[in-house]
Amino acid sequence: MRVLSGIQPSGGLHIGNYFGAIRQYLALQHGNDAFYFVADYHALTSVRDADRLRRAVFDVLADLLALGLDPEEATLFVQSDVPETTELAWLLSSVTPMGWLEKCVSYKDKVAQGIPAEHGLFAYPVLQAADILLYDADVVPVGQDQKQHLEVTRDIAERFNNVYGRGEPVFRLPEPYILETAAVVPGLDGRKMSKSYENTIEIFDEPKAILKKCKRIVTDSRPVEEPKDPEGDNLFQLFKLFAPADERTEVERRYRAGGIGYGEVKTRLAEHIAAHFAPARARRAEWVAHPARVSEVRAAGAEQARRAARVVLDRARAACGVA
Ligand code: AQP
Repeated sequence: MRVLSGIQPSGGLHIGNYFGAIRQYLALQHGNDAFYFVADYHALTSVRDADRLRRAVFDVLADLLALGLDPEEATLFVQSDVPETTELAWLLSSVTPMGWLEKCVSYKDKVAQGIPAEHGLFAYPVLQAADILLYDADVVPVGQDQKQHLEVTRDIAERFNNVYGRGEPVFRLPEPYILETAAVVPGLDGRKMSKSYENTIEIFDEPKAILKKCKRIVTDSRPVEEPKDPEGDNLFQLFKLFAPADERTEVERRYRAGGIGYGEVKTRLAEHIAAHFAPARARRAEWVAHPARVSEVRAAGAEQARRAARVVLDRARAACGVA
């Protein structure tokens, strides 16, 4: 199976990114032909400082390597190292009806939050379609928030195939791979954990900062002795992701029976998060101390990715008559 997914260098990676996507990247890198990229073209819609963007690209590469992405198993590359992406985006743009982009919820949400509606943000799903179709991806591991964009990718691919395919499809239709248990990881305030909502717990936050953030997780005001509903509780949803099964059962039982306070759960959650990422934190320090090794991984990934991309771009160019 060809697996492909990307992550934006627009801020520190958070535990929503980890459970919604990165954990699946790590599982799928074994036994598949996996491509993972740092989406810096996409980040241009929100990061407006060149040095910050360069640093953030490096950081995400180091983060993914530290979390266990193995460049011997998967191709790790930076989106803009494959300029074929933007050429394909234009070919796809030419068959994409405006209405498909106008209905995209993530664009509408950002505009509603007052984020300026530039063309790049509006056309984001077309660039994302190019990212995916350029590698003949079968499977795309993502969080639930990307499901609609994946549908747009499939629609664009089908449309291009119908217009230019002459019986032979030009593009392969990708399937989203969304894990039900982590499709939407909630943030500190109960909304989707998201950089733009400033409600994240970052993977590489220091243990003290993690505890501070856990203490901010919004809950209702039921006292210790009162029974509580674990399913309706944002804090328990996060706790569930980290605690081992026996501890999860114990806490769940005490929620229902009464006798557990939110403060205790917050402290235990913070300890779990810090312990879970401690080995990755140590590996990250190693990568950061050796930036040339990160650059080597990046260069090798770019070469492999471009080789794969060229095949599909040539096919698309020939199909629509620009070659
Ligand atoms: N809260 C989440 N739950 C599950 N999955 C999530 N993802 C993001 N947040 C959650 C998944 O992480 C992958 C990479 O995300 P991205 O780099 O595209 O960033 P994003 O979705 O834009 O993340 P944010 O924090 O929500 O950024 P902003 O605020 O800038 O939009 C994707 O697969 C995504 O589904």
